[in-house]
Amino acid sequence: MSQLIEVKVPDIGDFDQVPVIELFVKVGDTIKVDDAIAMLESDKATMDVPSSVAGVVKEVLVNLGDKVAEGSVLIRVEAAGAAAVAPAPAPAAAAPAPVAAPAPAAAPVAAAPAAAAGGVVDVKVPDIGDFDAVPIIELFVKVGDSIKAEDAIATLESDKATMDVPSSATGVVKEVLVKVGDTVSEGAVLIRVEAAGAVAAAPAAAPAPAAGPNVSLADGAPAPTPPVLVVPIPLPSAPSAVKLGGSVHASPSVRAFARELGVDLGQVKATGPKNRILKEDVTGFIKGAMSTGVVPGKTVAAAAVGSLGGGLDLLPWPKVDFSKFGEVDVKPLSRIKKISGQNLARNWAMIPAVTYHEDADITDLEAFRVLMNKEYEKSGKKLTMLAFIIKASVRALQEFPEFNTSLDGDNLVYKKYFNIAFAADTPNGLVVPVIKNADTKSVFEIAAESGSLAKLARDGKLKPADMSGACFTISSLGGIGGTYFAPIVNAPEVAILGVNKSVMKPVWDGKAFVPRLTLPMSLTADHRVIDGALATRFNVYLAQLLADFRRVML
Ligand code: CAO
Repeated sequence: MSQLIEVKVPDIGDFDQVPVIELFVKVGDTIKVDDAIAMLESDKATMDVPSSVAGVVKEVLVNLGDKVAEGSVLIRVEAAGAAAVAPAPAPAAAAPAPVAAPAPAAAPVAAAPAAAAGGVVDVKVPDIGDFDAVPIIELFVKVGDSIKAEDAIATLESDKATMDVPSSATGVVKEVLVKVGDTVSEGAVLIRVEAAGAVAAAPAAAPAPAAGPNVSLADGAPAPTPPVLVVPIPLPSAPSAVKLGGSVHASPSVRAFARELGVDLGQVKATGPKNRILKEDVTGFIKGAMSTGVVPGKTVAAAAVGSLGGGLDLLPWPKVDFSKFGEVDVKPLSRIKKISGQNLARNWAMIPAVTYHEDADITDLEAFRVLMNKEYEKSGKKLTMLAFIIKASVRALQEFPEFNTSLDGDNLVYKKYFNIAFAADTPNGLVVPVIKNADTKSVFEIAAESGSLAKLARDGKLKPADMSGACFTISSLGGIGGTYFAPIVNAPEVAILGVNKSVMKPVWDGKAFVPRLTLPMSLTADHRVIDGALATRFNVYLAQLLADFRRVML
């Protein structure tokens, strides 16, 4: 006689409300004991929930994205008969018998007490429950890397779970004692870190200012490091031959990265060991999809795949031993560069951006600026060309509201405030402070505020709030030179204006060539929102405002 048996989430240790990220069964499927039913993923671990019964799936009670905890019923199975039920038919016992997984330690990392005082610190594999001799499948650090507490060092993978091991220390990696393929257990030393001092145990909840959103030309970046949950992953059931993730092998961090980009990992060609998908594979997939010109918005990857019949078969990033060809010096990228690099890469790959050029005649405006600066010299006030450009941009955004928007799925969010970001070059990399409510400020006020924000930026003292909430970004290389360039849109904004150094150019006035001070402008816009005609109208209008600034008041 058949019976319906509930398959529940087993004891998953300290995890609670963990999202279901993959479902491997549907109503009507015939499953066996230990077949993977669903995959759950927390910030730091991915785990399969295997079935405790054999039979036919009669009901699926969860959807992708649902959050579940121990005891949540996932499916109901019509068992083929008492013999198929393992280990016991009673619903309470139907959940996979959890192995004796000790309650995970609250402190996820093997804290190194010496870290706070500096010195070399061993970073070890923390308590990983009942796991023993777990293979390292990815290593994220190498000697010389600067890392911070909670950065992922390595990914370990057992039959049933993949887990990232975070660092317990902040500092520079001095030794890497393991390699991919090694098997490790609790207490194994992975790396030695020369700790940077008391910062070693800094909680992720208090990121350095530069780590906040808008740190780079990529607004809306996710928080750099989510708070570590708990690393130890109890086995949901006794080990079995069920493959993690059904068909896709990837670490939690790679899965999170792919989700952020909307990439279906099932379409990505894996180049890692054991057919594992690496971060580079995801980036290569996106890049490949974009290079075909297939740009279907938020489902970019999936649609590209649909039209191509599969992910592009791009080569992995070349690994070259440069020292074979001559002397080299290896320096870690700055923190800002690492964060901004990822965001820039995403924006460059995902936004179908087009750059439109225009020249603005700023002869009169520059003469006015010089005159005003002389007049106000004693007051200490100074007008900059950047401040005029910001003010004129606000007026142009008011005239062309599509430029003051952000895409949110299939919706366009029109903003009624005018916060203008500007790129600031600093010794550690590019940051993007924001002048809030620039529409309510005078050109003098904007000049003063951009000056003080630029100073804070150079001193590394910008706070996350100083870099968030932008509507439109201006990147001024006017103090340096150049003619034109193609700035990258600072997502989720839809356009960015680049300006270079103004130069005197001969301009035909109908009778003769006259010298005019000309500002080269480069506007990059997201073509999903802004067509070429609109972008050009915006540019022409902005150039008119700068040519005759009285128009700003109209
Ligand atoms: N044409 C001609 N001269 C210009 C100019 C322009 N478009 N813009 C500025 N200048 C002049 C200024 O007038 C100033 O000269 P004075 O001191 O005689 O007035 C001089 O160049 C230096 O200006 P500045 O660039 O230091 O100051 P700013 O207010 O124009 O810009 C800031 C401030 C923060 C935008 C700038 O310092 C900066 O960091 N720019 C780089 C941005 C960047 O890297 N963008 C690239 C991003 S994409 O990789």
